[in-house]
Amino acid sequence: MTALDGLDGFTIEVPSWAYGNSGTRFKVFSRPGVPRDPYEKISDAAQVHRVTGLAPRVSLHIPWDTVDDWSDLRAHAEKLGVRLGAVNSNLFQDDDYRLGSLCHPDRRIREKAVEHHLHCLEIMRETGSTDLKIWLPDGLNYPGQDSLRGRQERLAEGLQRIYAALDPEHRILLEYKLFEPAFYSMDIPDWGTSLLHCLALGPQATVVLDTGHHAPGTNIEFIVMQLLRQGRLGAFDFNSRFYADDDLIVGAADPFQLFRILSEIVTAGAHRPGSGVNFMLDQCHNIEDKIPGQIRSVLNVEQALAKALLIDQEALAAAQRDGDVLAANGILMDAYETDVRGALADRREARGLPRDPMTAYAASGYAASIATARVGGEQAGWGA
Ligand code: AFD
Ligand code: MN
Repeated sequence: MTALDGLDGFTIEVPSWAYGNSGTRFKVFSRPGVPRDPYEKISDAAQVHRVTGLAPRVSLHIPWDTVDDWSDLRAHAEKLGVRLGAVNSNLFQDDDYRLGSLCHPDRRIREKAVEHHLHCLEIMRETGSTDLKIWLPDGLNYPGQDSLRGRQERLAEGLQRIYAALDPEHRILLEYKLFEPAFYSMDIPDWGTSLLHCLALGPQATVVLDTGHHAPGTNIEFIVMQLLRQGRLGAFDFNSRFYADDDLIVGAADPFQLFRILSEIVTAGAHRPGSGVNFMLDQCHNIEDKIPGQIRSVLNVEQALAKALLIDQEALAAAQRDGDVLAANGILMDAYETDVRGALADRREARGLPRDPMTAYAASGYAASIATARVGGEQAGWGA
């Protein structure tokens, strides 16, 4: 038994939307070979799992990933060695939602938002998905625009309607975000608000922690610890940020923070299969190639977890008990400073995987093949 055996069974879920074109309000760059439909998105996602062995699930986004025959899409994924994961609802791209969706002052619009989630649950029954991810883009741009409290009451009512429709195996993953698209007050701006609504709903409601959704300098590992204590950390949306909600490759901005987050996960044993925590990515590769961007992200999470598994927990607990500040910090830093890349490459090779997934993907010729094959049609994008 070695520390890295803790990686056994650890899996990461990749988002279908990471393979489409994305950008900012200034420009969405198109790239050759970008998927034109959910089938091609899943084919791209399957390349990440093929070279890493870590990413067997693909999150869907509705309506972007809607197909006529869900069992056919499910079979397509499974033929490629992956399966359909969480279903993401979309409350941010319909003109009716200009003033909000589940929090909207008009009951007719709130009803439309509830119905959208009931539709997502129907899809989940066909895809075999168990997680319904709700990111609420609702909020206010100006003080006085609407009642902060009234919106919470409306939200609670709508969430209750959705929760009541869950099957026993379903979960709601309720995501928070500090700002954007609303700029004065989001209706679920922080982990506390998401947790309060989850606690009010019941045990099948849990919090999604998107690592890009906090104020600069937030101690995210503290939130991880707190949600784990409550048994309400349902999932991560891993990405990284320098300033806003940048959706960059996770670990790119602050690998030490990613290590500290995964250290709390390891301390609670939440990295193990069956922990109830879904380790998902939520990224938009605006300027970099998308499949390699996802491979890099998956490898960054694996590397941070490997380092967290190296922490000498017994020595750390003893140093903490003794109040030996420098020894305790040193034990944590020893793990973080360990170069685990060779050990991870050995582990991949022992499992029949390429030692260097990035090089293996580049050498596969897949990028050139899709650039040649995918001519015509309409490329998928952030919003298409
Ligand atoms: C955007 C939101 C949020 C959500 C994702 C998928 O900021 O992170 O999880 O879209 O809907 O990135
Ligand atoms: Mn997210």
